Amino acid sequence: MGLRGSKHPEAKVLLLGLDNAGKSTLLYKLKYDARVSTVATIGFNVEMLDARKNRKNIYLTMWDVGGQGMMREHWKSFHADAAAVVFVVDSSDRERLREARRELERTLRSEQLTGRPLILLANKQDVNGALTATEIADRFNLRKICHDRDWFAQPCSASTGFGVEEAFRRVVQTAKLPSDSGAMKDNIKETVHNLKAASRH
Ligand code: G3D
Ligand code: MG
Repeated sequence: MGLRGSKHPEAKVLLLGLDNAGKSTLLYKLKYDARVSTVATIGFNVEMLDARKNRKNIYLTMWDVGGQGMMREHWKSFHADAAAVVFVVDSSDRERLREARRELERTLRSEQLTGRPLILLANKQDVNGALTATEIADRFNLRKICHDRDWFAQPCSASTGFGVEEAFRRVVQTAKLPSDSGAMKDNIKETVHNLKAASRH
């Protein structure tokens, strides 16, 4: 049984990336099609989005975990049962590209994420001089580091909405759903519980 007692399957999607990449802006663009002013995420935001996959209604729970240094320690608490990883990159911030690549590599090494699809979002395409999605995929060597999983690099702008629908479609398409909703043991409460436990250490 899914969240809210629904019988629709739920798929947990992780929205990861460095701080300032645009994760929260993207999440609220998807949820409300609105431009909201974000403040640095301390902790996490979670939103449920309705989608259709294989002619079924599904819920995606999108987890936007704070990207700041301290919170990154806790990313692994969120990895269990993820159906897909969305990694958001600020395509206009060349200085932090290596840092972003390192974080992505670290994320993909997580055992719990083995074989989970990666959607890389080359965000902030509205900024002059932003690297293209292909350039970022090349610099991150995605073909190699994602040889054992499905991946896709999508250009977008969370501010203007460019590419955002397409990105969402890609996520729904590639997300690995649990075979039935009962298998989806994880839910928001359990994840929050794990996170709290992790942050006490
Ligand atoms: P985060 O959740 O990944 O940390 P935020 O990032 O969503 O909080 O966004 C960080 C800053 O980048 C915000 O600016 C936000 O408006 C901006 N931003 C997000 N997406 C885009 C985009 O596609 N294009 C542009 N130009 N800016 C974007 P502020 O100034 O509020 O800090
Ligand atoms: Mg945020």
